[in-house]
Amino acid sequence: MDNAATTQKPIQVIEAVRNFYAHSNSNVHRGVYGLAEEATELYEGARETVAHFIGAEPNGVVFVRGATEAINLVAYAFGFKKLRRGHKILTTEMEHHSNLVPWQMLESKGIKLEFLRIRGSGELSLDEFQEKLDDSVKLVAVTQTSNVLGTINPVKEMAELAHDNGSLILVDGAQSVPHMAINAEKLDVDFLAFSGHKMLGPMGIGCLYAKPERLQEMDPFQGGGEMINTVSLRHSTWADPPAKFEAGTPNAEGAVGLAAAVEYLERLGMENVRSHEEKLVDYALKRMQEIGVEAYGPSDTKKRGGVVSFNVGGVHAHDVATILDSKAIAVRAGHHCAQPIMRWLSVPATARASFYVYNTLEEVDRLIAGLEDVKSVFGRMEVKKNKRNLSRKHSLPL
Ligand code: 7TS
Repeated sequence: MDNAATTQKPIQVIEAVRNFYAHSNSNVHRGVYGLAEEATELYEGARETVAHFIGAEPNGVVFVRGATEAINLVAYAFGFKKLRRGHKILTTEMEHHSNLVPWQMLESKGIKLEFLRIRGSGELSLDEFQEKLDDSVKLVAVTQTSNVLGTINPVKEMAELAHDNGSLILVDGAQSVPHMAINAEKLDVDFLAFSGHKMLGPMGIGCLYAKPERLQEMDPFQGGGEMINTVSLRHSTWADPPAKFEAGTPNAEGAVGLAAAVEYLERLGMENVRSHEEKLVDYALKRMQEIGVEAYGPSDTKKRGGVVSFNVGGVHAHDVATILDSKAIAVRAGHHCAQPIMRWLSVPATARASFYVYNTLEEVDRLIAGLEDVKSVFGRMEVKKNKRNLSRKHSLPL
């Protein structure tokens, strides 16, 4: 139940990676021999598969290491080139550090950050968004699904409002692309970042989707082989995107593995993935309420993804996770790389169950049974502690 961190890999994905190395291994975009052409076709075929999955054209899909690198690419290639002193980036209090720290790095250029507050049970307000969208906001950076609260944000509406204001919008899709049907072109976002390893694919591969005109206007992020058109000793010209942003030998086997993961998800159907997770979250929230465990985020499962963060009374989340681990239940505990959300919740940490396609209602029952054990272990400790305090109090010298 730690799928927001990374997912398990189906045998089809493992086989795709193995087969690439066993039968098709060569560097891509270089050789004229048969094997090199085969590797290149697999790599570019993977781009087409991933592009189709997110409703985009292949030339709008840049392969990167993951969501973090995708956002950093935009911060450097767009932020450093296009933004100037006094320009603003409007983001939110509910971002993963990956969609916050890269923008903080631009503050050294005099670029300001502005934040939408988290409200109610963990939502953003479109009214506040409209109020804060002024002329100086050149980029909006928002997560589609919060990795802590599970909130699904209205990014389509936000994209429309941003564009009406003349601002661009980057959507962090790390927790949404794996879990629901997404069409980047219909959402009309300028940038969409996501990671392969959170959607049954390998680690070290992910995507930056960008509108082709955005990729044209940005400078390269890294220089080196394959991202150039011509090179002389003092001057180079750039290859067309997406190659312009893929310097050096790419993670070809990762791309091939990601394509296998996408095909697996397409066979399941993203509508089915979404409704399966809704069922699990709905059930988990109900059961947690029954046993008095505090879960965070919106109560309406239609408004949230497959993530449930919670705390058990005064028990530290690490203790909760350790006891659950002793029952072979893997949940993450900590700040989940979203420390501003912990501050908003006024807690040092939460435990978090995050579901995916292979989790079952029976497993939720096991989680709940584990949480009841946590309560009884710590309930007993609480009683003992109280007794100790009581006896100490009585032995205090008067
Ligand atoms: N954005 C969001 C919303 C995320 O949840 C994560 C990873 C990232 C970006 C970064 O993804 P990466 O693949 O580049 O590392 N989130 C988590 C998590 O919730 N637990 O472990 C990693």
